[in-house]
Amino acid sequence: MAKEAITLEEFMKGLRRRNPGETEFHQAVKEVMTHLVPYANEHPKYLRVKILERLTEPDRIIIFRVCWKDDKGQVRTNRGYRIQYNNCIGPYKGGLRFHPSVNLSILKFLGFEQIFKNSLTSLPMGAAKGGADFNPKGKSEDEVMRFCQSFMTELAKHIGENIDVPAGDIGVGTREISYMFGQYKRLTNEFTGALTGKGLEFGGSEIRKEATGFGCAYFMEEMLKYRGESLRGKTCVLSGSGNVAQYTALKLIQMGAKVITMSDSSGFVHDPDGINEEKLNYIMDLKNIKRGRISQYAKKYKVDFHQGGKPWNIPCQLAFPCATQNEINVIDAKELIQNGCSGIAEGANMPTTIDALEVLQNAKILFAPGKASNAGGVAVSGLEMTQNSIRMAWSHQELEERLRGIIARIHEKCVIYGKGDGHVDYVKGANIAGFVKVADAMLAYGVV
Ligand code: NDP
Ligand code: 2IT
Repeated sequence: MAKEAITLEEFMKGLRRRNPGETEFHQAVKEVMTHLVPYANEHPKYLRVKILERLTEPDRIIIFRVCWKDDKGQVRTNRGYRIQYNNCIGPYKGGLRFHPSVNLSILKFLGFEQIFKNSLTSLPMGAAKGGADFNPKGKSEDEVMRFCQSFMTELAKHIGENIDVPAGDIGVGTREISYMFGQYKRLTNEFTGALTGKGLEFGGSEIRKEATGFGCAYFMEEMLKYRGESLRGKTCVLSGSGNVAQYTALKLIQMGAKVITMSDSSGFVHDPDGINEEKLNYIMDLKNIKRGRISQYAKKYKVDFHQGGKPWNIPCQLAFPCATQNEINVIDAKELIQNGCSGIAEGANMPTTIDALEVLQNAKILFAPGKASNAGGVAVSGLEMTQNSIRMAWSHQELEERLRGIIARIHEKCVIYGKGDGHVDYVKGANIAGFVKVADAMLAYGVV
C-alpha cells in the first residue's frame, strides 16, 4: 500500500463538500470509487498526480437560457445544459435528455458514467452529457421543433464533429435530433457529423436506434454464455417502453426469451403469455408515433395494468431496468432475489440504488452495470462518427456484427478485471477496465 494511500470515506467527504446537494452525482461517484480507490492505492502513479480528484471534476459546464413560444403565443423559458466532462481519449460524446427532472446533479452523474462507458467501447470518445428541463409530453410537433431550434441556437457554439458530439437520451429521439441537426446545419452552413442518432437519409447510421437495447440483450447473452447458459426460454421482466426498452425486448424475443412486462411513468403491463413481435410493434407505434400510454396495451390485449407500480415483484428469471435512474430500490432487489431472478442487465443509466446494488451483489447473481450493458448505443454513435468522417454508410449487417463484437469485447474486459473466486463482479470489472485507458491518457498529458 502506498504511503499516500487514501480511503473511500475521505475521498467522498471531499467530493460532497465540493458538490453540495448533488445526490445522484455523489451516488454515481461512490459506486465507481468503491473500486477505483483500492485500485489507485495499489497503483500509486494515479494517486501522486490526483487522477481521481481530476476525473470527478468536469472540464467545463455550460448552462444557458432557452426561450421559445408555445402555440398560444406565450413565451416559455427553460434551462439548457452541456457538461463537457473529459476529452482525454476523444471528442466529448454523450446524450441530451429532455425531461422536467433534469438538473445539474443528474447530468453530472450521467456525464461521469459516460467516461467509463465510452472508454469500454474501445472507440476514441470522450464524455459529456446535456439536456434541458423541457417536458416534451403533451407538446405539439411545432412546439417541440421551436424548442429544439432555440436550444441548438446556443448549443451550436459549443459543439462540433471534433469538439463535442451530442446524441439522444430520455425525451430525445430521432425527431428531436433531426430538428437540432437541421438548426445546427443552418447556423454553421456546414454538413458535418456534429450529432449522432440522425435520420438514415442525412448521415445517420443503421442500427443506431436499435443499438442500446440490442447491446443490452447481447450483454446478458454473453454473461449467460460464460456460465454455460443461454437466453432461450428465460422469462424476463422489463421496465420502460421507450427506445432502450423496445429494442431490448425485440432482441430478447428474437433470441428466444419471453418478455412479460413493460412500463412507463404511469405503471406497468403484465402479459403472462409474453409480448411477441406483433404486440411489440403495437407498443412501438403507440409510443413512437401516437405518443400514447402503456395502459392502452392492457386494454387492447386484455391483460393487467398496474397503475403507479414497477414490475420487480413479478416472478422472473432475468430483469432489465430500461426506464430511468434509481428505479430498483432495496425492497425491489430483495423481491427479485426471493422470486428467483438470477440475472440483471441495466439498460438505463444507474437504475439501481446503492443499497439495492449491495443486496444484488451479495446474492451473487449476474449483474451488469449500465456502463457495460448499455454501451451499445454510444458504441454505434461512435461508428456513426466514423462513417460521417469517411463519408460512407456501412450496411445493417456489418454494423450489427460490429456491435456484437464490441459488446463481446466489453464482456471480456469486465471478466479480466472483475473475476474472483468463481464469480465475476461485473461492476468492478467495468469500473476498472473503463478507468485504466482514460487514466493512462491523463498521466501521459501531465498536469493539464
Ligand atoms: P425514452 O425517452 O425513449 O424512454 C424512457 C422510458 O422510461 C419511457 O417509457 C418513460 O416513460 C420511462 N421513464 C422516464 N422517466 C421516468 C421516471 N422518472 N419514472 C418512470 N419511468 C420513467 O428514453 P430511452 O429509452 O432512450 O432511455 C431510457 C434509459 O436508458 C435512460 O436511463 C437513459 O439514460 C438510458 N440510455 C439511453 C441510451 C439511448 O441510446 N437512448 C443509451 C444508454 C442509456 P414516460 O413515457 O411515461 O415518460
Ligand atoms: O447514455 C448514453 O450512453 C446515451 N444516451 C447515448 C449517448 C450517445 O452519444 O450515443
